Amino acid sequence: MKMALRACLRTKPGLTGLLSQLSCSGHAAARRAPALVAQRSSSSTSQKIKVDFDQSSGVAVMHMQSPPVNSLSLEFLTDVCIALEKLEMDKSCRGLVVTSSQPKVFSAGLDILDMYGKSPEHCAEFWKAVQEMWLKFYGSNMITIAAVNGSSPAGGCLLSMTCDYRIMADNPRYSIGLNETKLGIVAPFWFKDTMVNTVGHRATEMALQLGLLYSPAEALKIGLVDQLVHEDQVLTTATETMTKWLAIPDHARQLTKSMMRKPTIDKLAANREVDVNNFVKFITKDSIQKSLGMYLEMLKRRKA
Ligand code: CO8
Repeated sequence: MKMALRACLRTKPGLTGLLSQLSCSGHAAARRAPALVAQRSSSSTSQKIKVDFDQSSGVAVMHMQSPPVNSLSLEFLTDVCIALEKLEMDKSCRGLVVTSSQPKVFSAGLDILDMYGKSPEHCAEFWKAVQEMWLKFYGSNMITIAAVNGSSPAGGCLLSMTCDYRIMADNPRYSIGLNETKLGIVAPFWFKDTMVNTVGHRATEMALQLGLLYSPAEALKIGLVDQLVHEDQVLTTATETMTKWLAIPDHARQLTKSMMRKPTIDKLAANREVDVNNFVKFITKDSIQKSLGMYLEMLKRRKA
């Protein structure tokens, strides 16, 4: 069932198809329609994702609840993509807040166990799911806000960067950034492009080479997050911020988003297979597997 859904998800159009979609005015009007529908809210849950959708505001909140650290495993990525796709297809859903139900962690990034000691076939399937998540979020027609209520390294940082706005908990114990080089691995070009689009070339060059994880204050300074608030206020601030974004006509905002992101999206969309092959070749190398093994050991030692 999930396999079939995975295949189906890969064929759905994203923000890149927006221009043609908008020429069919019905679709645009539906998205633009203000929240005049009856007050209604719904909740849907997979084991790892809970989505609360308030139809009166047109805003959904996606709670990531994959213990212990919301690491992005193949299964979790698939659930996230399915949930996102459902919201994307629901014309009454205009905004999405992504947050974590896990204490202290937004997302620990890609699940290292999906890249360590696995067959090339598994690694390929995993990487396709990572690509899919990025394409869906970065190309979403919805307003997306990341309510970063905990640490967000590597793939967690990538997920937050795909959103239109990032609000982070102002707790110096939390960190965010693309720390891949610290694991002995290399962030692929589309991770890099997303960061360049967010904080600029120079900051990205430093961040990627050094595998920097930033405190919330540092992240705000370089523009990696847009706002810091007290830990208790992250979700409410996200909802308030959403109201401002919802005031902009959808068609104008979506076209602008598409104009800004399309070249980056097209670059991966045109090279998915090559990117998968590169990933598999790289990640299955003995030396890279050794680095990942050492990193996992370090995580365990740190805990002890
Ligand atoms: N994958 C799998 N397991 C993980 C991960 C992860 N990313 N992160 C943590 N875990 C595990 C830990 O090993 C630990 O397992 P166990 O209970 O069995 O010992 C458990 O989760 C809990 O972890 P902690 O005790 O460390 O939890 P804390 O709350 O103290 O800390 C952190 C949370 C800050 C998130 C911390 O766990 C951490 O720093 N984790 C590592 C994060 C990281 O470095 N992620 C990078 C993943 S790679 C990636 O996202 C992009 C790869 C791009 C690939 C490009 C290749 C070409």
